Amino acid sequence: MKAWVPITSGLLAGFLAATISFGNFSSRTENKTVSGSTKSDAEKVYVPFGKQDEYYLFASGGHSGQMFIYGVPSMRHIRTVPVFSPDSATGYGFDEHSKKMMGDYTWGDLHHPAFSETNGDYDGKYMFATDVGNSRAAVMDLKTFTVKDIINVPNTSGPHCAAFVTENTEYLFLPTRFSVPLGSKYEPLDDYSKKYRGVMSAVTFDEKNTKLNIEYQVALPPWSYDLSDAGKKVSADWAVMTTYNTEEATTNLEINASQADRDYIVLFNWKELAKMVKDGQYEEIDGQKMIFPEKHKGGIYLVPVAKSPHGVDVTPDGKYFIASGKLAPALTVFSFEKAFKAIEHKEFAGDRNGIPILKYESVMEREVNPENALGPLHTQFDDQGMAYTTMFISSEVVKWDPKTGKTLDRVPVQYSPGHSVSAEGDTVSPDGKWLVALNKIAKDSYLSVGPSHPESMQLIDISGKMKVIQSVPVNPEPHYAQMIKADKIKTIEVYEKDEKNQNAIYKQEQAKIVRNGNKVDVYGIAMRSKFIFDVKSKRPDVIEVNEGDEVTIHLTNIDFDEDITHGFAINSYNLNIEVQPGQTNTVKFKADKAGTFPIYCTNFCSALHQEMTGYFLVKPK
Ligand code: CUK
Ligand code: CUA
Repeated sequence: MKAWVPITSGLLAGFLAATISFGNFSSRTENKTVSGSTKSDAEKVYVPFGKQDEYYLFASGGHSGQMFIYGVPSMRHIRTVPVFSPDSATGYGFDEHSKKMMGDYTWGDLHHPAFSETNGDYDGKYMFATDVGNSRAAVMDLKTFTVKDIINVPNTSGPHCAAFVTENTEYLFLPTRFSVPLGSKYEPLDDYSKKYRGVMSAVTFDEKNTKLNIEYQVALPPWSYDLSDAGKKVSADWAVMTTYNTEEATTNLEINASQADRDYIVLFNWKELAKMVKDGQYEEIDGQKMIFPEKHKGGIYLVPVAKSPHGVDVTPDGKYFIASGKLAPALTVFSFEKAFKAIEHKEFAGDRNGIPILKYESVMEREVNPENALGPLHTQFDDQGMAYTTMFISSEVVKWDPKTGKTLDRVPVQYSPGHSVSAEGDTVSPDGKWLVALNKIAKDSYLSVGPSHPESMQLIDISGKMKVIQSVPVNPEPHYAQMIKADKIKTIEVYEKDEKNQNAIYKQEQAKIVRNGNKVDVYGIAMRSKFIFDVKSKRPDVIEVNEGDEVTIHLTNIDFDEDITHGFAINSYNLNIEVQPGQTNTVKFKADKAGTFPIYCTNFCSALHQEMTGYFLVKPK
């Protein structure tokens, strides 16, 4: 394998050229042992048939708009769950419920998944995610691994690092990557500093109705808001977000957003913000309650940090937050306690847009600079409170002690890791054991599939000296992932009968086709190995309509038997839905093409699956 040097911006290239001669790259490639995994490594990742993985890994699918579910330590891909993009494998985006949730969008960019938490620990109930591409947020129910709600987030563009949730899932916060004028109205870019805003949204989750809801928004200065984390324990009421482009550049950001030596971390007290909203300290904008920090004072502070930071992570004890500067080799450990003191004594060094700035020296605990490590991005933790930081440019994971800043261990990864994830590594009680590096470049790791390669995920055993013991390709493009103890997730085996659902029928005798003018409602059944749409018809598996009819098909799978899923497709009608065991699903469409169209079940469900067919006949006008 050849040494891999990532292409970086011109600015960074100079910095790199100066440091590359330290020899880190060449020593890295020589030390590389990934292909030399031993038999005992293989045994560690081997999960025998009949046994199951210890952890679930939920990896965001980036611009695939989906979530990838893996098992750890086997690193087997178990499932892809569609979230923001349609998926014909599961009929997602075709049936009425998911179609409505997706609205007009046919893709999404899912960067950061976040599990629901109770007392700062994953509770295994829900998974939240946001869409950087089309400004949405979603919630997935982990009983069924299906998305229950998607909301559009106005006044914002590219909610990047969410969702990050507070200790008891009181809020998920959605910082925005791009600043835009409020209401996304047209405003000339010359008025950027005056008219554009970086809006952060505070979203609550109504568990009873599985609905997301925007409680309030904050109109922050027109910067880019990046990674974020909620406080824990002593800092539970607080949250932190990194920023870049505090230069407020409107073009050529590669150069122009990297001018200032310092950007900021936004430190905010969400309990105080919620109280301000309760006290009427907001303006109504676009139907949202908007806090303007220059008018509505309190709750938000800025901490200067090394230029253009990317990641910020709170330690498991909640005492510190660690910022990583992608253009600086150093990590900075900040103390919440020191920040609270500085706020109490009003030790401010000016303000930006009315937001008080804390002094760097009064909040900083220590600067950490692992030798020859370049491009620190994101940090995770183990059960001893040790930190693991990905180094994008020097292509490694570095283990270090937040209490001393001492480097403890490091391992090369192939190549250029963005995030990594350790077992429950961002909770109040990380498990240690495993860490997965989410690498942006696989390069020569796998069989070639042309000029573009998959990304790679590498499993690192962190129980002793760090060692990469498995490497698997993955579709574009995991940004962040979370790893949860498998026994925390309690899935259901079949959907229970829902007698209140008027679209559901559970007996063959109830299958019927109801005509009302040009509206046709089908109440049908799917079972091994047939469809029944109209029990009284001499051909119960046939639906006959007139050209132009509005057709609604409600289909219930009456096989209450785990894993017996049926599909429903009509040839050439561009539709395919799925009904899982016991589930009722609805698809609505216009019969705008006259002709004869076979119906068939898309999921192989029994020895007679091929016979599970019917006809959709459309009589011409
Ligand atoms: S981002 Cu992609 S590597 Cu969206 Cu968390 Cu840092
Ligand atoms: Cu039902 Cu195949």
